[in-house]
Amino acid sequence: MTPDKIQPTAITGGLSAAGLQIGVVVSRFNQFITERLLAGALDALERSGAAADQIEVVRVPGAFEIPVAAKLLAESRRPDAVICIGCVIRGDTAHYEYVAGESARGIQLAQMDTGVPMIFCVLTCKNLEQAIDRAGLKMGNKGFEAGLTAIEMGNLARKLAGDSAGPGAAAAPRARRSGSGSRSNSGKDSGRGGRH
Ligand code: INI
Repeated sequence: MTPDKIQPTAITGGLSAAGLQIGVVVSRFNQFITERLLAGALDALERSGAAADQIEVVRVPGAFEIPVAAKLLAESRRPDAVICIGCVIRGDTAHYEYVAGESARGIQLAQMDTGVPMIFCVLTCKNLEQAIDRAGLKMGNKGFEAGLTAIEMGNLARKLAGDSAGPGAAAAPRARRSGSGSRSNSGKDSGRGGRH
């Protein structure tokens, strides 16, 4: 007689954007590509039920600047997830290696420091054609994938922190959530005034 198989509890994040707050950091360098990735991400968020007031977009000069902006956004606004969008294309020098490597490393550090899931949507390509293929052509739109991943991870983070905890709950220590970065006042504090 074979023993019954155990049924472990599965904890997963759903794909509904209901109630989530999503931050997006997008770089202007290679804007032709990054704007298409941004459009893909927004499309995914909208199709998942997100409204404009659930999304904040922050723009930075290049991929190198994404990590600090993502970290500051996560700390001040306590979103459920941050989508990091950039495009690094190999040039003649080693500059590419530093920009791409530090962008990836910094984004990982930012999510580990803040506890806010950071979605890595920084293309690292040999040439423009590779980038175009990933920004809506042959390889789909990596921004769309990033949008769905943000929703899944935002919901998962909330679940792991306790369902009733509210936006940014996974990241915010209880004491801090009543401070200036809190959403406990439904985003009516001065910190959420302007759109970007
Ligand atoms: N920034 C990018 O986002 N992509 C690139 O391909 C790139 N290259 O190749 O130079 C790039 N450089 C700029 C960098 O991100 C910073 O903005 C700059 O070094 C100022 O800190």
